Amino acid sequence: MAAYNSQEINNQIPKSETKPLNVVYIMADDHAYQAISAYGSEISKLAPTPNIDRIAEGGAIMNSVFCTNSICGPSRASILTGNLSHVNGFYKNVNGGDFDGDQQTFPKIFQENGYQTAVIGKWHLGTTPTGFDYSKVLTNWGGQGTYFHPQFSINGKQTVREKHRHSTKVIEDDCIDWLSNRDTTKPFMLMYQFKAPHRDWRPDSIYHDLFSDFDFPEPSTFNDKYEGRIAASENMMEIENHLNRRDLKLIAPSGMSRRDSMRWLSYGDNGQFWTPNDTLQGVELKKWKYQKYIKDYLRCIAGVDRAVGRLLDYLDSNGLTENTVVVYTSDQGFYLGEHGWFDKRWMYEESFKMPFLVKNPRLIKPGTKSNELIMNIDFGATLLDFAGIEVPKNIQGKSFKPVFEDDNYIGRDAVYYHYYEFPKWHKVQPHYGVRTSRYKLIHFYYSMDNWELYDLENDPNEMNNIYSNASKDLIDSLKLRLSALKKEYKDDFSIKEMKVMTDTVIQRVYNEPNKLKTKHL
Ligand code: SGN
Ligand code: CA
Repeated sequence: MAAYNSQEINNQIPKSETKPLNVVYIMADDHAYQAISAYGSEISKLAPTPNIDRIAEGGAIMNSVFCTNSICGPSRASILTGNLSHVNGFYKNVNGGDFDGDQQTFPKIFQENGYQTAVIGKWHLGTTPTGFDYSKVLTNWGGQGTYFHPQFSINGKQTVREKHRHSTKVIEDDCIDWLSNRDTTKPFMLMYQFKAPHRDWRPDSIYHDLFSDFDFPEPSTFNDKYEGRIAASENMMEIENHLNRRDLKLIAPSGMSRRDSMRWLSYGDNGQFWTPNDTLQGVELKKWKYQKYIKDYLRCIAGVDRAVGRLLDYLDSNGLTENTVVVYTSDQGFYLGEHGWFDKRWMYEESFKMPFLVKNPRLIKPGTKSNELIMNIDFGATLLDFAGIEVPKNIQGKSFKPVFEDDNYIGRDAVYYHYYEFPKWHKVQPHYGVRTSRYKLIHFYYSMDNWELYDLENDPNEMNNIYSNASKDLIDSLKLRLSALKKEYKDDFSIKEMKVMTDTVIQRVYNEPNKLKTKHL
């Protein structure tokens, strides 16, 4: 990549160059790269994200950024600490306990270096955020928060419940308010984290009619039968079989107790058959579910895109654009019907890959595109490095700032992955693996001992597991690389020890005030 002539930029913006760099780290929940138009997918052409795309236009779009454990809390914990799940201790959402906030995190380092820090929106790590001068995070629905009537904890002290605005709007307004009222004598680092577009995909009413005059095309792998992929064939995240009535916005019959209506709405989670009316069955029912799902999902994103636009406009009109780094990412990827799925967790591309757009006007040339292999443990190190703050040596992540300044930079040759949570939710076998720019080797080890190998160049959709017919040399070299990574990351436990990690139940102590009084619908 051509090195950017920062001197040229300095001449254009001499005043801002002397100011310290601010950071706005925006993270949505479950936002697939396929649903960001800058990435160019067919679906995103029909549901563009012009404001999120502004970040790529003014900076870089990263095509090979990967999650190390594709699920909410674990991804967030890895981003904060720069360490893999087994090192930071938060490796499962379900029965995985709470995040140990006493650890070193990148926001703490910003704070120690004179930054004002804040986190607003989804947190989902149980314990009260540490390292922030201000925190306002979602607490209801087990820390997921709800789209309507979301409940927040402010600085771990005060609980407030929103009565009117959609969760995206509340978080948007709060971030603008925090920026407007900040101490302007200090630089800032804001983590701006949406609940949207997480399940159960409830958009703001202003978007209800969006996409109502056309249908979205189904992805080419929509009717995948999982041949040669045993773990995948046992999944419970199929659009056809595992979306429940709540997901598809059915209304429970009146007169039911709260408990019964909850049960009625969750019907479908375990593969129970239901149809909204007697005539809709088979292929037509699957198609109907997909349209309902994808439209609500993309409507939630329309709200996020609006909020991102408002933030960028705020930075513009307050003279902050030239000295503020803006990142847009998601806690992991997501399936938009690929392989017939919703949800995430797999090391397959759609859930493994995170969208990552970054603007740093002092360093990154507008319109930059990068295929550099990056892991989520690298984010904090990179942001610190951008700001000229020393990156701690005791973390597993490393800064990818050199990607933007050094044509000869040699980064990672491979990325590592490890997922533990089983069977709830969605019955995805625990697995670990390695991905290079061309190949991906995965080992599913929990209640099976199955290897999968994909040639991403010839089979980008990962439909063809070539493990049993690939050359011995290829398999040996990938296994060698995998075990070296396991050693390097100190994740070289025995299969037995890894199974114990999956089976261990660590109770959450998450304080979820007024849970029973919260209306979710
Ligand atoms: C909820 C969802 C699951 C989802 C997990 C994890 N079910 O439990 O479908 O996989 O969150 O999501 S729901 O019916 O409660 O919506 S994560 O983003 O927090 O990892
Ligand atoms: Ca998530």
